[in-house]
Amino acid sequence: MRPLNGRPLIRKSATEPRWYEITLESLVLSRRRMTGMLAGTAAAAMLPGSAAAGLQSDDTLTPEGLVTAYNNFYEFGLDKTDPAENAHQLTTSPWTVEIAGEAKKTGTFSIEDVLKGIAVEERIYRFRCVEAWSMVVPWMGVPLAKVLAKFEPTGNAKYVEFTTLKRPKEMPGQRAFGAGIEWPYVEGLRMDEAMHPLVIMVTGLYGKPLPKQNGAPWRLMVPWKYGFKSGKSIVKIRFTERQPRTSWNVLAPNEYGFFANVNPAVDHPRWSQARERRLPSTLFAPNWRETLPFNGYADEVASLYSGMDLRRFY
Ligand SMILES: Nc1nc2c(c(=O)[nH]1)N[C@H]1C(S)=C(S)[C@@H](COP(=O)(O)O)O[C@H]1N2
Ligand SMILES: [Mo]
Repeated sequence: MRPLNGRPLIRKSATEPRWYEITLESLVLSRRRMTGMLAGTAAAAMLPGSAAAGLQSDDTLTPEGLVTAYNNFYEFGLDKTDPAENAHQLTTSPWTVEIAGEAKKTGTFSIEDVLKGIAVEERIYRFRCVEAWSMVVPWMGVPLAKVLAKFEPTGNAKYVEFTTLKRPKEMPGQRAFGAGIEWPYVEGLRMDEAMHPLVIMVTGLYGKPLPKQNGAPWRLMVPWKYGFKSGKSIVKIRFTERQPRTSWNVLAPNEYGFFANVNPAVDHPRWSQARERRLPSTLFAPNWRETLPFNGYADEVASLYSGMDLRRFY
């Protein structure tokens, strides 16, 4: 078990501790290690991996009530409280997923069929919005790589495109004027990014089915990228040879790149990305933190971008 360094937190059997037990235990252990109490002892060898990678010793879980009340989901409105207020209008069952493009198996499948046979895992990831707030959330989901492999992508599949539901009748934000986004919301990853083991399709959080405001019945989760890459309520996955157009990049290409890797050294044109407000964050206790390269997952993913100028490819 190495839950606090950005590696997957997986409960392998019922006898293993649940995530909250692991978290508390590991927080205590890594804190002790940071203060040198266990340095050089045999016990140090048994500690979770480097406390510097992924989650940090002072990371704590963002309360469930905040994770489900402070959201970006423009299909339901522009305010942070709109999704929680409006998402109940969304019908998430039945839910079909269209698989298209460069793969041997394409067509329309029920989400149950898409997920069948893939074990759901619990993982604690930090998650950072481009608006400079962040959270630590116990997500539940399936590795995207396992989902994609089912459809046998061909050698021409260089990118994966993810499309959100477009259903204005149930999504008031799609009827309103204001976001500027072209519906449906589209995001994409390079194939090697999509196949990285840190990437999951989320189906739950805090041990419960995924709330609609967080992207039910399933949503993407790419922990080293800004939040907008992690599209919600996905209805279509398309394998492509060319880099897909993505909603935010089309809307403001100088502000939102295709890669969108969390990078404290590259400011957004209108604000700094060097720091983030870790939720809960209030006016009097804003809880500012330094933002880490790749959101703290550099050890795991930096090699995907070797040789790339990350200032140009933001
Ligand atoms: N379909 C869709 N997916 C989306 C968005 C959206 O507006 N529509 N917002 C993105 C942004 S900007 C963020 S920060 C995260 C927020 O996820 P959360 O509400 O679960 O924290 O969802 C992302 N996925
Ligand atoms: Mo975001």
